Amino acid sequence: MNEWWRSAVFYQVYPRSFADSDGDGIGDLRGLIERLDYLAELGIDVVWLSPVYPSPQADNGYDISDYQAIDPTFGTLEDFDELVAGLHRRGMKLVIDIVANHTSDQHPWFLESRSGKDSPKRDWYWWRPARDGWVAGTPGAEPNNWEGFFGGSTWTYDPSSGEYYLHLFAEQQPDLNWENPEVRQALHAMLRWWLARGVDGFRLDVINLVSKVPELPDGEGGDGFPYYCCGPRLHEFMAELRREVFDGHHRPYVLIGETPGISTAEARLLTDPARGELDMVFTFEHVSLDHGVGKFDVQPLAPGALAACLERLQNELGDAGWMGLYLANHDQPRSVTRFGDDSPEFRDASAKTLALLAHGHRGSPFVYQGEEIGMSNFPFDDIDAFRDVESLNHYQAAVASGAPASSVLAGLRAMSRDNARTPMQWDGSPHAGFTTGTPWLPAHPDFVSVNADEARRSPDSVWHFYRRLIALRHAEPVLAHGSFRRLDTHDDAVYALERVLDDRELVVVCNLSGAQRRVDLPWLADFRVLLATGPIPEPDSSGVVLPAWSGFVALRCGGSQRRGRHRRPLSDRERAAGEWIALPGSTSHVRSWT
Ligand code: ISL
Repeated sequence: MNEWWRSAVFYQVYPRSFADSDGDGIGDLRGLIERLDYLAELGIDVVWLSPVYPSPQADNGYDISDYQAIDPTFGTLEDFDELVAGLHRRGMKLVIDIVANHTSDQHPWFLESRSGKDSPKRDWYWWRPARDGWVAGTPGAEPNNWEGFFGGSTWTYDPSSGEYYLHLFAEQQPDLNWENPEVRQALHAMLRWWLARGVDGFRLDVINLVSKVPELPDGEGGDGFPYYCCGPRLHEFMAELRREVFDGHHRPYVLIGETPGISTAEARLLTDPARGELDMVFTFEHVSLDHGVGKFDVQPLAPGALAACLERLQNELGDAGWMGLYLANHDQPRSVTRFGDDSPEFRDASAKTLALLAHGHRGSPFVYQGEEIGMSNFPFDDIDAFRDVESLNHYQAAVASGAPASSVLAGLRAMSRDNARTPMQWDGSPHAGFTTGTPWLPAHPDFVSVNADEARRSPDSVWHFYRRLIALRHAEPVLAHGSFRRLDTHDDAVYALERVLDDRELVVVCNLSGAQRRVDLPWLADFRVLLATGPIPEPDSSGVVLPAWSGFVALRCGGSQRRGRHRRPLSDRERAAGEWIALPGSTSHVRSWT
């Protein structure tokens, strides 16, 4: 099996916010096409493109009304073909985002399904009568007590048929009924159509929710999760999908599952190559650590909590499982604000250290647009500034139930998905160079100094660190394929891990705090630093001093590379900048070393 994606670095493009070519304030495919050289320069292997299909945009395209076309807001199918060709020409691949758990309520399948109980597509969705003994359409009469991801009941009443339809997300996102084989066949045919158009794989949205316990029983306290997360037929559906879509298909592809709330045991089953289901999954535990009663009840992260969580995920996935490594995406706040420190003093240092943390693990790293220049959360101060359906629903419900508006706003400021969706900061021109019109969300005011142009000009920027980190993954197979083990540092703030492949032994050490730490790691004397977030650390025989928010990757020296023998002295520039040190024998693999 060609498992190219194991050493690939992915980059997520949220097209609404990436680059606008026509001045309507919304990003589009031509905008993306114009920026492909930027991605190639960074060393990206694969672009994951969030949905660009026709959609009423109730959930920014995650409500699809036609799976096999492009929304005019984003462009045309010809633009799409040009995107695929442009990526392939530069040696990159394209993964598209497929939302197959639900459609838009404007999808012809749903319009047909809701046309009446006799519709041939009635059973393509989950229709149910009111709860026994209740009058349909009255409060409490919903078929079960499940609460949706975006608040409120998961059921919407349809007066014309007197029945309810199920939607785990917004009411404009009715859930498809995967129990019906016609639904699955239609989805498989659609995926084959995109493969024929040249895409290299799929990111399957909330794919662990597609199999439900068909009786749809009440959940404890309204929590339906046990009945729709990794339901009874999930593995069967995934193996079937892989067979039906990819059997006989010869170009290498990748199949990625977005799997919120999944256990590591399930993640491992889904991605064990021997089972022929998915290639990798996104797990969610590390992005739930700061949730209190719901995600907007933000709790401070205990020192060491993030590292402990990542360690457990890696150990539990073991050799069989494979994960997408990420700290942010279009649903999460900006990682430098959430896990690092976005103050001027530590923004760059913490953004680099977090990059090292994510990319140092076993799995395929994902960079979320703007993360590579250290973009941070937006200073939201008014509910009218938000656009996201989840944020708006939450505000309305929380304030209606008596919560003070200011504290609800504080939760949104920290956690709203809109933090990830402000325009990509390209340069210092108006609206950060994202659009010549009025952007659908304003650019972060810091764009004057935090932008891609500036970052590319400055050799010590977060951007150049990402570029070197990505080059390192391409050059060192141990970073992609090596085993994982956490190393003891006796300090919660300092996370160290070891990766081993055959005779290559690599360590990643990160100080995840705003204070300098000295750690006792005598064995470091046998290692040689390949890449550091700042000045190259100089371990002595008892350990090393790590400045606040800093880290490095080092390789165990063998033979002539052993420290103190033929070690090449560092140049002043390397010492100051944390420059990559080319290793004898490995330079030929360095793709984007300049
Ligand atoms: O952001 C979340 C809610 O707080 C996540 O739980 C999110 O809803 C979940 O990860 C599923 O996300 C995916 O499906 C949603 C869509 O809104 C997200 O943008 C998408 O990534 C429904 O299609």
